[in-house]
Amino acid sequence: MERTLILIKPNAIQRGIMGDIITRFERKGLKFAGIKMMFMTDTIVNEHYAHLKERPFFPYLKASMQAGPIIACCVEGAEAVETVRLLVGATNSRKALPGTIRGDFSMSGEQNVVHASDSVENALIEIGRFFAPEELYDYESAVTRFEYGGEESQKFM
Ligand code: IDP
Ligand code: MG
Repeated sequence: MERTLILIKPNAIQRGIMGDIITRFERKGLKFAGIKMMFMTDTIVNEHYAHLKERPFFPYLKASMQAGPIIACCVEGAEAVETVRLLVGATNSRKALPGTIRGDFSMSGEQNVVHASDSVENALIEIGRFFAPEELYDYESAVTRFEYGGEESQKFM
């Protein structure tokens, strides 16, 4: 099964919507392999957003990610990386479609409530950035056979 990283950003925790966000992923049928609250250090923010460090908004982004703790989640499912990006919606929440998490919970391009890995390759790197191997759990899900068809189980599990 494919795994991806989700961060519930400090703005979502402050606004009291972390439960709503976690529920979106649970209801979809993504399985939580790991979840924890933590503070993003300078090193972690700089590494995580290295692709944006030359952008004028980087200092604001960095401050917003350190305004309070975040909740890191590692979820798994068939094609989890792409599926989670679709659930999250476009970066600028004002352009994100209604029904997506950003489309439903945010008005901002910066304070856009969640991060999600954008490729399978980056998901592996990002999961390793936020979780030690022993913080991720392999466990039996009682409902997998009701969530996926037989052919999907062959292909993705
Ligand atoms: P993503 O979160 O949808 O993958 P990225 O381009 O990787 O988008 O940007 C990372 C984060 O940087 C965004 O989630 C958002 O918080 C912030 N960001 C991206 N573009 C802008 C911008 O134009 N203005 C302000 N903040 C931005
Ligand atoms: Mg990104």
